[in-house]
Amino acid sequence: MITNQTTVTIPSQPYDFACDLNKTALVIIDMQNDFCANGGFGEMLGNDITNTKSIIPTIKQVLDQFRAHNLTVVHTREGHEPDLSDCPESKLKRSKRQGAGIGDSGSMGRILIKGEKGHAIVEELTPEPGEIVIDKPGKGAFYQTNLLEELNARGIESLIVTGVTTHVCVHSTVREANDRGFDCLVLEDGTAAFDEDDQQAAIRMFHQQGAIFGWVSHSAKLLEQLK
Ligand code: TIU
Repeated sequence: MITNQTTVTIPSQPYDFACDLNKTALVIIDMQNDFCANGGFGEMLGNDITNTKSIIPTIKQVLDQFRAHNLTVVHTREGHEPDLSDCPESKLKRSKRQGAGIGDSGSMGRILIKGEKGHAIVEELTPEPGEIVIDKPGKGAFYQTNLLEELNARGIESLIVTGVTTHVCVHSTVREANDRGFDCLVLEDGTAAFDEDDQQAAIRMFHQQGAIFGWVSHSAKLLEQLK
């Protein structure tokens, strides 16, 4: 029972991860239509979205448990203002070169623009009232956001990290969190890259050198402790 026993130990790589669930947040990174739905930014960039879409049910299972125990949940969304004032010229230029410019019109509205369908979190993982939603212009969730303040205000010390893509926004966020003193556990089956090689490399990079950025485990091992 989580109210009596808040410290859990989760078998992980490179060794067991221990955290106090009352000081732990589930972080769900960029599970937006633009990365996980057909016709979104990810697909327009030439990627296969099979992997990013496939982790939705796994994240939902973990999210349901965090909700059931009234634990802290953070959702992030990558995106920009309609006038692109928060989009660096360098990012804009590279996206246009790839054939899917940020702000261009796609089948789900303007690409990566706040308020558009593509920018929205996939329906299955829609944030509920009371959950933290962070809009970020960059890859990392701490850059130009109030995420650190939100976590500090709740006494959060550890993060359980899920979402997409593992080698891009998940990695940037975990690296930023690591530098800010958070212990991060990444769920291998709750994260995805478009390409399996990128997924494997990114996962290994988290836990190598004695958990240089954090720990890696599977949703089942976490759920065993939550149910
Ligand atoms: N959320 C996130 O990872 N943004 C990206 O642009 N990822 C890519 O892999 N392109």
